Amino acid sequence: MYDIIGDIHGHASRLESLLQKLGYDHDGHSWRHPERHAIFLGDFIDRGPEQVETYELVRRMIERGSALAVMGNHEFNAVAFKTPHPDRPDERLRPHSEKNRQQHAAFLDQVGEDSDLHDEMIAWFKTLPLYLDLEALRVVHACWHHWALETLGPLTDDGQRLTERAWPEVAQKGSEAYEAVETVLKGLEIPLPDGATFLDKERNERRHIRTRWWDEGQATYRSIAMMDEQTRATLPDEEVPTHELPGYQDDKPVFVGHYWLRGTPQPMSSKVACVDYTVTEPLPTGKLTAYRWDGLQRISGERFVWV
Ligand SMILES: [Mn+2]
Repeated sequence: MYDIIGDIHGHASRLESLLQKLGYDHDGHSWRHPERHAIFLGDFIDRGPEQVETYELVRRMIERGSALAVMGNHEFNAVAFKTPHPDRPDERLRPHSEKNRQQHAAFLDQVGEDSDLHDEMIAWFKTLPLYLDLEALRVVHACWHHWALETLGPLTDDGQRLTERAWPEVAQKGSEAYEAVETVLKGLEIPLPDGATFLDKERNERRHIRTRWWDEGQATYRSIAMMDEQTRATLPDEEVPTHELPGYQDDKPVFVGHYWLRGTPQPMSSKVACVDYTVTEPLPTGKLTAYRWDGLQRISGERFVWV
């Protein structure tokens, strides 16, 4: 059985509290549970104060066979930020713009930019699979999307890891591979109809909305947008063409992180659970959250645990 654990963002002490609460023990080297395994949803780094400690804790559990993990968008960005562009050696796959550097500053500060530790962490991030399709459950950082996963098929190895050669292509804005990785690691975005727009928190005009991709039938732009209630109310209450939304009808439940949810953890649908409840804020707003999977296909609100 598995305990699926949401985005940690450098909050190692809080992760230790959660593992304790879930019945894991530290044996002097790493955390383990006599009967259960942890699955980490990615986003181990950026923002928080103990990013190296988080990396070490998670890596040790995986190497001991106590845990599995998938890649988050923050690990993806960290690799692209460090990797030289194959055709333009002075540039990196993710440009070193002020904005990109700012988003990654706490990490670079704690790890030491271009240190041996930095190299070691980047090499390890590359070993993380983009998703896990286990016998009875699925795990992905943001969105289970058949088109995106198929598109990534030729770019990944048997362990669903991006191959060394795939990195320049998946980091290339506008390529299908880039769109596919964005969907899997950041969620599904769709265009609003007829040139409709909305203003985001920074007052930027936006033409695409991030969706509740698991919703089915009778979905309108207003009902499937993931954003605050006030902004959502400004969107067209018009039905979304069914080809725009994948929905999720498969038997296996899917676990995701990524969405910075607030409030009491609860299922997204009977088949989809999000366990990211904004660890970067203290309780009661922010929670490091896990789902104690019991082997059932149906997600239950009673299986969430948080600290
Ligand atoms: Mn994320």
